[in-house]
Amino acid sequence: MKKTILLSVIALVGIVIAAIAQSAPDPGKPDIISMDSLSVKPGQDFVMSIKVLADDTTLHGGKKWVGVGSFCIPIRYDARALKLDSASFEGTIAEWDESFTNQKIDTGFISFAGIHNIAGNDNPVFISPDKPQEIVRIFGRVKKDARPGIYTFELTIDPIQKNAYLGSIDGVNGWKPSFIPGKIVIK
Ligand SMILES: [Ca+2]
Repeated sequence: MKKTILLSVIALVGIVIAAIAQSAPDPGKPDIISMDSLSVKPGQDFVMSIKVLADDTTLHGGKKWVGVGSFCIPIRYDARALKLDSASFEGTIAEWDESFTNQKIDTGFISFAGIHNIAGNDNPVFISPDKPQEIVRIFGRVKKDARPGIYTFELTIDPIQKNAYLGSIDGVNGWKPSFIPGKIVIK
């Protein structure tokens, strides 16, 4: 399986184009980003999914584009208890233009972003109108000395692109999805 490496704070430099995203109404129904809830013991590995529900249609170049064409999902977590190793984009998202520069991601902050390659095939744009579909899979582990408790993955602010968004194919218009935090329950 092709595994793509993650990005961290510095990693977003290559996708500045999406930073121009302007706040726009969410086309269609409200979009949702949701994460898993997992029970993990100290020292054990986990795989955390980020899923997206999106039904959007936008216009670019006189053409209708179905689905999400750009996105930013900045996440913070408790690095005292959790260690992240890598992540992979799943499904059609693997065909997108992506920039990944920093493999050292164990910082308590991780941000995923991308913009669809307009020069490529017309429509591997992310679309999942009926149920949340996995967009990214995060591989990590609970530290051996982690204290029992509930540790959440929350949205945070990306230093370049600011707030989380899903957006149009050209990266110009972005809208704010609702968010269901990830949860690691350490017992
Ligand atoms: Ca929508």
